[in-house]
Amino acid sequence: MRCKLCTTPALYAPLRFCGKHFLAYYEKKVRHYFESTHVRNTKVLIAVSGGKDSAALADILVRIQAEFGLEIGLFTINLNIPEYSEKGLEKVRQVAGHVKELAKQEDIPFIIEDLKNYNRIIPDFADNKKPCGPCGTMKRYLLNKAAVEHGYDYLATGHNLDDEFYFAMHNLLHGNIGQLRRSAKILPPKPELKLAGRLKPLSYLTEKENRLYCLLQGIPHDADECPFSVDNPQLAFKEKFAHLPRDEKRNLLKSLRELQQSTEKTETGEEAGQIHPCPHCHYPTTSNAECVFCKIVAGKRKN
Ligand code: Q46
Ligand code: ZN
Ligand code: ZN
Repeated sequence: MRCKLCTTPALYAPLRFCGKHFLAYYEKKVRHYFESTHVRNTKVLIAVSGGKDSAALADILVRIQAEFGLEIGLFTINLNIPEYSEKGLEKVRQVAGHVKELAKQEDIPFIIEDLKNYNRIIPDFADNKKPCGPCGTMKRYLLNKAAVEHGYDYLATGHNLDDEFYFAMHNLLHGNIGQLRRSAKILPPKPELKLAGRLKPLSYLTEKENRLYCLLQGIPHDADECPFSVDNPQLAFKEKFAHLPRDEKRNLLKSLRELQQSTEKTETGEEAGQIHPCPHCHYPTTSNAECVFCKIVAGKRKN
């Protein structure tokens, strides 16, 4: 099979592209994200885990940063999961090295947060149940906190089309309308609430496409899964829908986002009323009392 744009053999069958045209397609998608969201001349903190998605994100944002006036920094969290976190951190350091070399810029900030600073590490939550609940809460909280404290307007994550498709379907099937709203491709910063904006520049690119991008660009990344991800319902779901064409996944997401935009006014009003500062740490929460992060750190919530 030949590439649909030249005579070179295609190496990515779903879109029939050779390596060169796949890279051009990938970059075009990410550039389109910034053009359509009008995000320019701003500070963006990139959440990097060492995995393929965030490694690809860091690389592509460096390549387009001058064009869109982005000032980028890298951020990671040491979850202290034996072996997995050490290997992951090593990969994140390699990604940071790759990014600095690519940007020809040694002074790109690289921030590492450690859960030990909060006296709670992920294996503490692994007694009976899976620690993914508190892990997700702590990661979301610390990502936002790092962006706010270090003066970044936005936080960019490597969520891909398969992640977004899973979240959309999961929330539709469970009637989680509030969560569905957060699937917007961009959430603006709300500094008065200590809430950094959210960017998901890879949300129309699949897992496979991010992996291929890393391989073609020689970006270091970790292929290992967290040991707690075994039996993860998200992985089982993704496998179940692996056969679904990428364009159908994309169409579902696009339709939802269009619906969301048409009701944006009402939602923003409702959402703003629901969020208030935690009385303890002053970061935003939808809870009436202290936020879930503060409860976890105080040992009031284990799982
Ligand atoms: S939530 Fe769960 Fe992940 Fe945290 S404990 Fe591991 S699998 S790392 S994306
Ligand atoms: Zn080609
Ligand atoms: Zn709090």
